[in-house]
Amino acid sequence: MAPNPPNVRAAPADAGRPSSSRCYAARVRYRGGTLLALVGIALAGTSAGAQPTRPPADQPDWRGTGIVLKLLPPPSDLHATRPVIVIRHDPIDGLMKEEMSMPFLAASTALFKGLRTGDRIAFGLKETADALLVISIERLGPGR
Ligand SMILES: [Cu+2]
Repeated sequence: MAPNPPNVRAAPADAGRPSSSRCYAARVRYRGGTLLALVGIALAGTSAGAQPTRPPADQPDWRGTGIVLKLLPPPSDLHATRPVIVIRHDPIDGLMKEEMSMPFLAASTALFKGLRTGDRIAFGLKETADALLVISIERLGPGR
């Protein structure tokens, strides 16, 4: 087994994010806890890649917009201990090409404050060791 130190790859920033994993997560439709597990697996596979141009810890890796479908403080059907937000998101530049409805883990339940189902939001996503995490949410207005 050849060791694979994270810093030796000379590759474009996106090389560590195989499109196959992203597409896989993207194809999966919202089916409760199973989806979170699948997304987690896909991310575990990609987070090993070097990301030399990664933003600082408090900055999102991606920014998206969408409509809040569900706000699920823990415990919920989707996660026992962590907050989950289900978003019908627009295409996310550099991450997911298609609009879709999917759950994301949220960094804190405090992000849900003032939000309601149907709100249109802008949000920041951060790829962490164990999850693609929503780290910021800005309410843009009622979605309908
Ligand atoms: Cu998605």
